[in-house]
Formats: sequence, structure tokens, C-alpha cells
Amino acid sequence: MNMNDQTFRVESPMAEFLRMERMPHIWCPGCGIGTVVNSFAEAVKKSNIDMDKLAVVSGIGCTGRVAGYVKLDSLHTTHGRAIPVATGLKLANPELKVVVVSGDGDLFGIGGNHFIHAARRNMDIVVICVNNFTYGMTGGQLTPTTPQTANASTTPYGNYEYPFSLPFLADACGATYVARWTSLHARNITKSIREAFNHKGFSFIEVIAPCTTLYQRRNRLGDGLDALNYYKEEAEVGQEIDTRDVGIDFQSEIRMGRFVKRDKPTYYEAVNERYANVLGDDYQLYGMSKPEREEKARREAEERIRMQALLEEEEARLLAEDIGTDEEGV
Ligand SMILES: Cc1ncc(C[n+]2csc(CCOP(=O)(O)OP(=O)(O)O)c2C)c(N)n1
Ligand code: SF4
Ligand SMILES: [Mg+2]
Repeated sequence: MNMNDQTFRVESPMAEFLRMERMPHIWCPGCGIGTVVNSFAEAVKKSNIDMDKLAVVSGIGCTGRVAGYVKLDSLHTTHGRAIPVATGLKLANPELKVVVVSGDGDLFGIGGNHFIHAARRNMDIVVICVNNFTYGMTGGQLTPTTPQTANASTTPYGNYEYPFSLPFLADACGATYVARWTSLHARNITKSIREAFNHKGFSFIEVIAPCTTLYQRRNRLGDGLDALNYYKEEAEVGQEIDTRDVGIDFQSEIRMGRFVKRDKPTYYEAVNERYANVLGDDYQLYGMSKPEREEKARREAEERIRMQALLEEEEARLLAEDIGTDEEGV
């Protein structure tokens, strides 16, 4: 190890949450993925979550590499399969908080079917998508989110396909927490991840982030800083925005915020309710009787209320100190 390595390791405030022995990471200068990792680590730190009860799952792609850098139990799965693996983890160990971090291509191209069904079931996992509108790792091909007219290596004359609007898709499929930010809005991402940790049910957070090497360059949009300037100019936070109205055109306005937060029984709760209704007290999930399950649910609900109060308290404190939980978080 040379001196620079040592200095870097000692000084990183996130060393506790990252596998520093794997640094430097593979991401290009100006890429937005690192910001998301930092916001995630910040959320873990602030939430005081037991790191032994937190797992991260990624698919394949530049974003898929996140699983390899977080100092947690993590799985770098095959392309498009992060959500089924996360679902399996959650079913095998309901005590775990399971977080998927993956790219737009991975989650909505090859993995799209898994996304819609996990949302439909209200599977109790958190999915964070770094949406850079491209298959970064494989050379800048079109993804299901690339805006129309944008240039990709597979559409050299500009995209003619209709893209998905991810918050609308998630909402329509049944997700019970849906938010969108850009990589400029690091504090909002952190806050959203904390809310999602505390939310019961399928939580989806989209982060619009630049792929500087391929999407930015191919579309002559400048570097990472130009991307952040675009977000600063065009990203607007709103309250109670209908997810039908948040589609993104090429370099258009980006509407962001927390769009959806609703209570609905999770997959587990639905399973429990159904079987308990049919089988009565003979039905025991993970060795728990119905009263025990109800007691556990009650304790968990109390804990969620306590965590929500802490989140609100902190937000109020930051506002009072005027150090910027302003809506845009910049
Ligand atoms: C079954 C399979 N098909 C295709 C690939 C090639 N592949 C690797 S990463 C990737 C795209 C990833 O794009 P995205 O999820 O948007 O991640 P990004 O690199 O943009 O962060 C593709 C097509 C693969 N690894 N496996
Ligand atoms: S190719 Fe794009 S997405 Fe991949 S690390 Fe580089 S800038 Fe980021
Ligand atoms: Mg991508």
C-alpha cells in the first residue's frame, strides 16, 4: 500500500460502509453512480440500521457493481435477476432489509418482468434504480428509458421508441412507495432511502444520473458538471404529483419528489391472512402462531412510527439550522 492509498483509506468518512480494499472503483469521472452509493451509505449511517440485517443485491452493469463495494452482505447476481434473488432472500429471512441497486437496462429491460411482479405483490423490498438512459457497461445501447430522439449506439439517428416512465410504471404495478430524484439531489436521495427503509412494502426510488462516457458524450451534452447543471435548471420538486405526469423527454424538465406512499398489506401479510383464515391456529409461519405474529406486527408498527418521528425531527432541526433540507437539497 502506498501513502496515497493509506491517506485515502483513513480519510474516507464512508470507510465504515464501503469495502475500501476494493477502491479505486471502476466508475468513470463524473458518473452519477458514486453519488447514489454515497447517499445510500449516508442513509444506512443515519438510520442506525443493524448492518447484519441489511443486504444489497445488484444485477449486471456499471450500477450492478454497487453490490461489490458496500461493506454488507451483498450479491452481484446475473443480468436482470436482482429482484428475484432479493425476493428469495426476503422470503427466506423476513428479518432482513433487502435493497436492490441496479441500472435502468438491468431492471427494466431483461429484468422488467421481475420488477412488475414484485411491485404487484407488494414484496417488502427497496429497489433503487440508477437511470442513466443507457446500457453503460456494454457501450451505450438503447434502454427502455432512453428518451425519444436521444442518440444511442443502436439508434445512431435518434431513438424512435416510446420510453417507460418508471414512477408511472411502478405506481401502476402496485408499488407502495415511489420517488424520483437526480444525482444532484444527494440529500433527498438519502432521505428517500431512509423513508423506504422505514416503509412496509415495495419501495421504488429512481435516481436520474449521468453516464458521462456514453450517453452524455454521444448526445454532445458535455461532462458530469454539465449534467448537474441541467438537473439544476430543469429538475423541479413537486408535492402530490400524479405519476401520469412525470414522463421525461430528451433534456426536458424532470419532475421529481415522493410521488406515492400508501399502506397496503405486503406479500407476507397477504399470505398470512389467507392461510390463517383457512387453516386457523394450525397455520404457523416460521413457527409463529397468529397471536405471536400479531404481536410482532404491532411492535414493528411502533418501531416504524418511532423512526418516522426521528426522521421528521431531524428534518425540522436541519431546517431550523438552515443547512439545507430545502426541497431541492442543493
Ligand atoms: C444475459 C445477459 N445479456 C446481456 C448481458 C450484457 N450486459 C451487461 S450489462 C448490460 C446493460 C446494463 O445496463 P444498465 O442496467 O442500464 O446499467 P449501467 O451500466 O447503465 O449502469 C448488458 C446488456 C449480460 N451480461 N447478460
Ligand atoms: S460507462 Fe457510463 S455508467 Fe458506466 S461508469 Fe462510465 S459513466 Fe458510469
Ligand atoms: Mg443504465
